[in-house]
Amino acid sequence: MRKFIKGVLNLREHRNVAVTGIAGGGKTVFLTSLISHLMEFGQGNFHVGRGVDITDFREIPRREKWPPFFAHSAYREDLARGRWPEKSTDCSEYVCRFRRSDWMLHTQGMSFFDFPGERTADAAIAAFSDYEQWSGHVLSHFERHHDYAAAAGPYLDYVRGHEISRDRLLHLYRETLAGLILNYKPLVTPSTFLLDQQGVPADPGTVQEIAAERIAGTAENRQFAPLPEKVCRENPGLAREMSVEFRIYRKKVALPVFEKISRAGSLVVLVDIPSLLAGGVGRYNDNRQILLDLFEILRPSSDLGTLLLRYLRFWRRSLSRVAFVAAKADLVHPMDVENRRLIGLLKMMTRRTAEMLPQVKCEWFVCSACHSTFPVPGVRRLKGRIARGNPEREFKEYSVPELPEAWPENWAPGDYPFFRVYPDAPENYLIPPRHMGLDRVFEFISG
Ligand SMILES: Nc1nc2c(ncn2[C@@H]2O[C@H](COP(=O)(O)OP(=O)(O)OP(=O)(O)O)[C@@H](O)[C@H]2O)c(=O)[nH]1
Ligand SMILES: [Mg+2]
Repeated sequence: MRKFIKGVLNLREHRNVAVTGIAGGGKTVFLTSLISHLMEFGQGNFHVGRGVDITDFREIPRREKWPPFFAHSAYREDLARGRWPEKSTDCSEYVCRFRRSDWMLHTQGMSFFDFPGERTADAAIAAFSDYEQWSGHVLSHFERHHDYAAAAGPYLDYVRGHEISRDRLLHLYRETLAGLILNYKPLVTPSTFLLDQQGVPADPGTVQEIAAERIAGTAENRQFAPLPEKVCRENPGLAREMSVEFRIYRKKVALPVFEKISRAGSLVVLVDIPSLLAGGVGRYNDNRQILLDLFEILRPSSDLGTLLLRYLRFWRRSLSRVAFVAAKADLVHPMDVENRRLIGLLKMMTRRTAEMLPQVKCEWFVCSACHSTFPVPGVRRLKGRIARGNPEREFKEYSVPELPEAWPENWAPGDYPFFRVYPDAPENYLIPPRHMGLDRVFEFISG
C-alpha cells in the first residue's frame, strides 16, 4: 500500500545498503558484479521477481566528500583483464537510480557502502563506548580460545603482573597483534595496526619486525591496549591515558565506519566459508566473534545506537533486512550446494547473530558474484584458472574438499584445501560477470 501511494505520488524510494565481511571476504567483487548487472540489466542471467525489467540506470554523483566514490568501472576493467580488484584501502560508496517495471511510477535509488574488511575487527570499539568494558571484552576473547595462547600468552601473563610500564605493555600488545596477523586471525584491533589510516597494510615479516613497524592506534604517541580491571584500579594514570587514546581512536576511525553501517536499510553479510575452512578453527572463531560484535552495535539498545539517537536528531533505526551470504560459492563443488551443506554451515554460524535482531528480517543465501569455475560432473573436481602454480593462467582441473555437514569441533589450517582462482569474466563490459544467486540477494535487499 505504502509503495502504491509513493508510486502515485511519484515519490522516490532510496535504500542504503552496506556490504560487510572480513578482509578478502568478497565485498568489492560482490558490489562490482551487482552494479554491472543493474547497469546492463538483461545482458546477464539476472532475474528479478516475475519478469521485472530494470531500465534508466544512472550513476548519481556524490555530493559528500566522505566516503569517496566506489570505482566501479576500474574494478570491472580488472575483472575483464582477468585480475581481481585490489584490496580496499579506504571506505567508498556508489549511488545509483533506476526504474523497475514492478514499481509503477517511482524510481529506486540505492547507495552501496564498501569498506576495508580489516575495520570489522573494530566493531567492539564502536559497540563499547567505555574503555574498560572494551578491554574486558577483548581480553576474555583471548582467554577463552586456547589457540590464542601462542599469540596472546606473553601479554596476558604481563598484565597479570604488578609492575606495568606503558612502553612494555604497548610493545607486548603489538607483538600479540603481529602474532594474530601471522596466524591469519582477523580479530586484529585497533585495525590500523593491520591497515593504517592511509590504507597501507602491514608488510610481511617476523613478529618482532611487524611489532616494531606498526602502531596500535592513530599515531606513535596515540596508542592503546586492553587492560584488566584490576590493573586499571592499581594504575589509574595509565588507565586514564589508555582510555583517552581509545576514545580518540573510536571517534576518528571506528565510528565513521559503523555509523555508516548502522544507517543502512539493508545489510549484506558476506561469509567466505572456503577460507574459514582453509584457515582453521581460529579464523572461524574470530570471524564469528566479529559478527557478534557487529550485531551488538545494531541492537536497538547498543551504546552506538543510544549515541546516534542522542546526537543525530534525524537518525532512526533504519535497518530492516539482513542478507547472510555464503560468498565465493563457485570455489565449492556444486554437489555441496545442492545437498545444502554450504547454506547449512552458513546458518549454523550466523543463527545466534540473527537472533540478536528479532525486529529485522533475515535471510540466508548462497552466492558467487564472479563465477569463475566449472564443475567436473560426478567427481569432486572443478575446472578453473587456479592461482597456484599456473603462471599461464590456464583452465585446469583440480580437486576440492567435501564440505562437512556441520562445523567440526576442531580443525587445522590446511585440513580443507580450497584454492583461489583467477576471475573468468567477459571482456565485453556490456555482459556482466557470470553469477550464482546474486539476483536473489538483490531482490531481498531492495525489497
Ligand atoms: N572464485 C571467486 N573468488 C572470489 C569471488 N569474489 C571474490 N573472490 C576472491 O576473493 C578475493 C577478495 O575479494 P574482494 O572483493 O576484493 O574482497 P573484499 O571483501 O573487498 O576485501 P577487502 O577490500 O580487503 O576488505 C578476490 O581477490 C578473489 O580472489 C567470487 O565470486 N568467486
Ligand atoms: Mg574490498
